[in-house]
Amino acid sequence: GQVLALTGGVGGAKLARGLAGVLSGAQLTIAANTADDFDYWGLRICPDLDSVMYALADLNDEERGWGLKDESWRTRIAMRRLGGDEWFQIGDQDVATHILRTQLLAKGDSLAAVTEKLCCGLGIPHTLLPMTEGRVATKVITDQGCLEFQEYFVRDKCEPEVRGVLFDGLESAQLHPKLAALLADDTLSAIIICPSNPFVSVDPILALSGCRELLKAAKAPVVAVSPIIAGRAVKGPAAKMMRELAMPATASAVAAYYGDVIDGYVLDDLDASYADEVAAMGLDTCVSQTMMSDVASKTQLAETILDFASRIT
Ligand code: GDP
Ligand code: FO1
Ligand code: CA
Repeated sequence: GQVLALTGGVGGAKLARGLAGVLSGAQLTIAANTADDFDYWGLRICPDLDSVMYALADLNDEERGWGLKDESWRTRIAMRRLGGDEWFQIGDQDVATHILRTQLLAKGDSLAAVTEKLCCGLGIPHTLLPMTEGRVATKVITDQGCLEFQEYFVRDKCEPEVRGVLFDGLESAQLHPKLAALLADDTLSAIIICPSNPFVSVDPILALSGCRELLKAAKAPVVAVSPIIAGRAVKGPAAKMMRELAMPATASAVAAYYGDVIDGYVLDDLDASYADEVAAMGLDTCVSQTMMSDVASKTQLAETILDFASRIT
């Protein structure tokens, strides 16, 4: 059966690329968080969809984790000269994605249809879905007040201390119908929660009405991969957020946080000592190398996860 991956941007995109290396277009659907989406320069920006899309097309910048490789920044420099905003870096090639998306949305296309068109243009055979067609916006409650997600993440460099996170617009948003249908599909062989930020990438998806219930009821095993390796996030504020939210910054704390939504958990080799603690939560556990630095490590992890999932009953 098909495999469904739930993902954020940078970390999730790496595993999505690995899965795409071992599964055909018909076998893999990736549903991405859209609560980071916002408008900038009058354009609709969907960072997590774009990070996944660029990674699947092998066009992503590996070092930054977002945006396109071999990017140039002349538009941004011209914007600076005009006195426009430049705290969010939009590259000269990347801007085409946002212009086309904004244009198609304005003429009434759905975000899923727009994403399909962009993926098609980049030659991606796999299905990439937004978690919802609704507008959900992450707000980060910090010691410096309530911030829009990109203000917290990019403008303020994740420096404010996080007290909580909320998702504006949840009440009127629904799981994307194709995502809801897949979650309810008895022939699905695995549901994978990518090593994405639990609070700002995975939680918005789980928070959509019905999502947790569908995951719990799913016949297919739900397997999460730890975004924390040896007490640290590979990138971004996940570990810092855990400490600020009074959780230990450990791989096992992430497993506990997902709780009864997951059936299996993949921990890094460096966190092998937490395997018993995770198993005691009633979860199947798998210890593996989870650091994805090149295509080989991405596909290797993807194969390990699929094999692990196939052994969970
Ligand atoms: P964002 O939406 O751009 O913030 O990206 P995600 O939420 O999808 O991913 C961020 C998370 O990915 C961070 O918590 C990182 O620790 C994790 N991450 C990034 N690269 C790797 C990796 O190679 N292996 C593992 N296990 N986690 C990773
Ligand atoms: N992340 C940054 O840290 N700084 C940026 O200037 C930035 C620009 C950017 C442009 C397009 C895009 O698709 C993503 C971009 N990101 C940038 C990444 C991104 O906004 C964050 O990684 C995510 O939203 C966090 O999930
Ligand atoms: Ca994100």
